[in-house]
Amino acid sequence: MFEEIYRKIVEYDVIVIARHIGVDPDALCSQLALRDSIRLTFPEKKVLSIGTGSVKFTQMGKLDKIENVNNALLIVVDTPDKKRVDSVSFSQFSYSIKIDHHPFIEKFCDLEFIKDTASSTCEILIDFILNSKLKCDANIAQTLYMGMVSDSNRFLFDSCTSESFGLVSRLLNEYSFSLSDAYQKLYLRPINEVRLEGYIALNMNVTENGLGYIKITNEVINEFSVDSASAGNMINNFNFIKEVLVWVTMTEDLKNDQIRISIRSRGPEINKLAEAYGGGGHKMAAGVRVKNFDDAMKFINDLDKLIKEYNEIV
Ligand SMILES: [Mn+2]
Repeated sequence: MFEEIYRKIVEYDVIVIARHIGVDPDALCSQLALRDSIRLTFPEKKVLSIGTGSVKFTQMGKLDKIENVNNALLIVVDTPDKKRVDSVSFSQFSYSIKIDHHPFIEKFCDLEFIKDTASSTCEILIDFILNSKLKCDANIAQTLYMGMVSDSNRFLFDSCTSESFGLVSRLLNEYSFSLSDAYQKLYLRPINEVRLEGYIALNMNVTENGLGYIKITNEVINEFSVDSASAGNMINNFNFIKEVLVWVTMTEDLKNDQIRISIRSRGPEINKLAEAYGGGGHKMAAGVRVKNFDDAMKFINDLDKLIKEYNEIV
């Protein structure tokens, strides 16, 4: 199917690359690396990567402004369902392609490449770019590597396979980029965030079933001078706690009048419950948005029951 995707890229002069709302490094790096690779290969084509950015990720590269386009190709990366595609009106496009590693939810593009065993969308793109006529350079290679490192949580997840490491090996071999520079771009953070992390560690509730959860209210967000997106992203720092099998942050997002729930697990699969609440994600890493903390606590109670059932079986 890579060949088919490549042919479509060749065919169109204008290409727009989009991804999911609530930008994260894999989604962002996917769209930036694919754009830069197409631009490098076909300098005459107009290629735009669009969507709402975040100041947190500006060091990874710059997004483009949304423009009205005609007879253009749309490529959606890292997004399993149509409602979560950021800033795209589908009717503008003549043809659409999806490239994703999330479990399948719905078909919304003409051509869909889904590999849910891949660690990240960037991993799929490394495979695609290295095995097609698309060009790459050290910068593009570093961007792809950053997305992969981020979505696999530094290769901690079982989603990393020998294939993943094989692709990284080829990428490093063919395009020497700086690893330490990549990690700085990904992990350098202000002291405020570290202090908030301390607050979460001190105040996390832990149930007897092994559910750790915390409300991060707007008051707390202001107290630590962080934004609600970076508060929500703290979730990945709380793995490997003996008493905590599943852990959740519930972050108040006043701007969008909602509570962003992030869930991680190293036991039961949690994405089905997330879907039942209108969210989604991977088996061990998912998210939900609800209206208020009351609804968030309903989710917490259901999740705690799910963990209890899991503990009874295991
Ligand atoms: Mn991803």
